[in-house]
Amino acid sequence: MSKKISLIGAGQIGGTLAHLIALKGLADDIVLFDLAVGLAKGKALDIAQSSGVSGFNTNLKGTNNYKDIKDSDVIIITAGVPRKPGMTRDDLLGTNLKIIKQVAEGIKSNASEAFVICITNPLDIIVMALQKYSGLPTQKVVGMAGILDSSRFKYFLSQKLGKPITEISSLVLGGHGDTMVPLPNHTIIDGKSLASILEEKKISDNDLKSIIQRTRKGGAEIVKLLEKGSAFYAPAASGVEMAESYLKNQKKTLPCAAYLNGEYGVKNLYAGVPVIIGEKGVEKVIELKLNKIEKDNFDVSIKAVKELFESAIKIDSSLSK
Ligand code: TXD
Repeated sequence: MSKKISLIGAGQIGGTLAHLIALKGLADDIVLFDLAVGLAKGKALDIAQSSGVSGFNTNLKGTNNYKDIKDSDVIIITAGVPRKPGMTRDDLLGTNLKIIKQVAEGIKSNASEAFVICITNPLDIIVMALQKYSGLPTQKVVGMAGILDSSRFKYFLSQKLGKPITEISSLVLGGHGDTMVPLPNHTIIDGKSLASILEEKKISDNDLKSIIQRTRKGGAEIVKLLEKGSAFYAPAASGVEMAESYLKNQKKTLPCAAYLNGEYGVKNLYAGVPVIIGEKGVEKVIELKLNKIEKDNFDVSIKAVKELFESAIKIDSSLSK
């Protein structure tokens, strides 16, 4: 059964997504959609022309016509504007909310059966608005952020401890913003809990605090260095992991912005939690046992997401329904 992935947004992340998906042979057909149709067509052609070197047989098409996303199995959305130095993710709300409404219409009319992964910032709000505007089932609409944030946290730990990142497992929960919640008590390094490594003084409490802070500011650090645009390699790799778990029914447990209907004491809101992604989409929300500090930090993060969603409702009151 041939697989089709459509990428709405052919910018930095969209182009990287297309290349990674082609290299992994994850789809038979990739559609790059962008208002800047030349960008979409140019990147599709350029990646297609690399197939003779990299040996993939994926069909790539660039377009600005939503009819071309028909029958997509997966849609990954990066349409929107990225941050400039000094901007917060929240500063993108007004512009990207308007864009996601257009994108939602395009998906609703042409590919309402797809599994939709949203990457556009401010992520938790945009993915919730996308689900409301599109009317797709909450199980089939999910946001990418936690995998990226967890990978940044693991990377900083691996650099500090001199351990391979592949030997580190961890999770970051909550909103994709400055209140995100890395979970030291759910972090295993080389088979040892982070708590025991702290006891062995291989890393100090202050080191850990700095790593958590650097994780929260991970996006801004790259925006400052790039001066134009924001991170795109790690975000794209994170989106591909979600798409692969769906297409191959891998049922991986991944930290994603998912719809909560009472889990973690939260109702009718998208936020970063561990979920199982399989052929049905978000198949289950995993409720971790959080200690008091983790739960308090998670609640602070949820409050920040709720407050930003209130700002979204002020822009478009239809989102309050
Ligand atoms: O972890 C995460 N979720 C974040 C998300 C990690 C990094 C970046 N994050 C956000 O992804 C970022 O703040 C932006 O909101 C999106 C996309 O970032 P990218 O770096 O790919 O931005 P680009 O290169 O500007 O690409 C955006 C493309 C660009 O080519 C526009 O022409 C296109 O979006 N665009 C549209 N396409 C379709 N339809 C509409 N309306 C539209 N408007 C802009």
